[in-house]
Amino acid sequence: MENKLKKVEEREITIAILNSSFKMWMDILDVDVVIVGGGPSGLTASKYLAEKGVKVIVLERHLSFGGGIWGGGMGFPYITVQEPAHEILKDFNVKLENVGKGLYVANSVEVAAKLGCGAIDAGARILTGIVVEDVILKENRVCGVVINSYSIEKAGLHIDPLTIDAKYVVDATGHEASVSNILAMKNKELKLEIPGERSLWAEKGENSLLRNTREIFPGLYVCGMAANATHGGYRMGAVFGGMFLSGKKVANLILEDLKE
Ligand code: 48F
Repeated sequence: MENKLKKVEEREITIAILNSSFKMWMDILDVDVVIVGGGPSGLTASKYLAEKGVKVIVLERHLSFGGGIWGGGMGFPYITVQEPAHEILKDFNVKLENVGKGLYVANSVEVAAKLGCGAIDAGARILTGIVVEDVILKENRVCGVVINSYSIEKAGLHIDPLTIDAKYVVDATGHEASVSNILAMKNKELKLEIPGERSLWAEKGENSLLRNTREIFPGLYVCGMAANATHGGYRMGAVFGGMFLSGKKVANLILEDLKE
């Protein structure tokens, strides 16, 4: 291989980036599923949807996906996952250590990286630096999201947003349940009560997650910690089995809906 890099003009770099971005944006203005939040539950859901041929995008406001995984427990870089949810991590090729009684440990940095890779390889597209600030609400149904650049929001600039149409929106925004809260707050006549999460009780929190993973309003599903936050469920700390199962469940529910 020749050691000398090809000559490139600045203008060519700009054109290449703008062309690819424009092509991508034009293709995602209308999708089957928008997942808001690139944490463990959202990334898991996106993989299982994408591998079935569903057109799915994940919108994450930060520049990196992974949400609350990276730092493990209080910065110690490991997370725990219980049977049978460890099978989901195997689908993402994550290495697991069995520490007994059905509990497994995984390196949090590896989990975050491999969830992202698994989702992308399955065909999901992850857009980072994009914040969902509202939903499109028509005839009593959520049918898309209202988006802005997170840096614009952070700078407090008064710049109008853009939109993406979707058959289904998934609130995977974690403890904040930000999409559900926005819907409830802005549309009082819907009488959506979002109680927020309760204090920590790992077992109860984990067990209620699957029950709370559901369509809470036509077109709007909740999964992950947002599912517990929308139902007053307990938080659970650095145990993630429920997050992965919840992501898989929401994917299966939407796959069923899309068949109809
Ligand atoms: O918080 P997060 O990791 O959600 P999760 O999938 O997992 C929860 C666990 O990480 C942990 C836990 C385990 O016991 O409780 O906390 O439920 O990821 C949510 C992601 O959503 C992004 C946020 O930056 C984070 O990466 N997010 C939140 N609101 C918005 C958003 C928004 N309005 N637009 C775009 N992204």
